[in-house]
Amino acid sequence: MYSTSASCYVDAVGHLVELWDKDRASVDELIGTWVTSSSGMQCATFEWEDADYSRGESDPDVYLVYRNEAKSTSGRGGTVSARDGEQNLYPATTWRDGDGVNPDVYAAVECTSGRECDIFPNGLLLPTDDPTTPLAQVIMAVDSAQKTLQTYSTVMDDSTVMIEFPSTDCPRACAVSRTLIKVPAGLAVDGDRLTHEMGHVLQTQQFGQDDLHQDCTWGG
Ligand SMILES: [Ca+2]
Ligand SMILES: [Ca+2]
Ligand SMILES: [Ca+2]
Repeated sequence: MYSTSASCYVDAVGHLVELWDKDRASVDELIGTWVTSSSGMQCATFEWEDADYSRGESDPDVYLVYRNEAKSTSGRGGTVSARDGEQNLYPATTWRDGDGVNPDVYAAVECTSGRECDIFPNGLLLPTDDPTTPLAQVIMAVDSAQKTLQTYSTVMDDSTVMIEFPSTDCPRACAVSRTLIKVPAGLAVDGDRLTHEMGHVLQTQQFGQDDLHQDCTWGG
């Protein structure tokens, strides 16, 4: 959730979600990846019967995976993603296996072809409900950085900008290349910090170099 002031919030958009078909006796199939485009209930429409991933199954059993990544809602331009201080990607959140009681509570089982079906219609799917966790904070950082992609995706590189969090390399956050922002503990939830660093990323991408210092001499 991106905050424009203490009382004004903008819904998270541009986040990447995958839809998968759950199978008990074989490996699950990836149906596709979608970019969230608005608040509230959203629909994803996909081919089934004639798609390779159906593998002859009549009706899919659909669940979501959230990847901690975001793009412009147009789908154009770059992606923002997140890794921890050990340079490992934060794990994706899967709602495949339910709540420990009902393994299919977060899956649309036997989603009938040609009809709408709901995934957990009476609740919310959250990667975490604890805003103090590194995962929650880095998702907020990804969401803040997405706002820059939302505005400037048409002039930014088609590449992945990684947010490294928490980092001890720079105390007030820094953009160290065209594709890497480092954010110390405590600043991932600071929305203007992320958009500031994304501004540096835009600058370096425009100049085609990782250094923020430009040689503006004639022929330089
Ligand atoms: Ca299947
Ligand atoms: Ca299935
Ligand atoms: Ca099925």
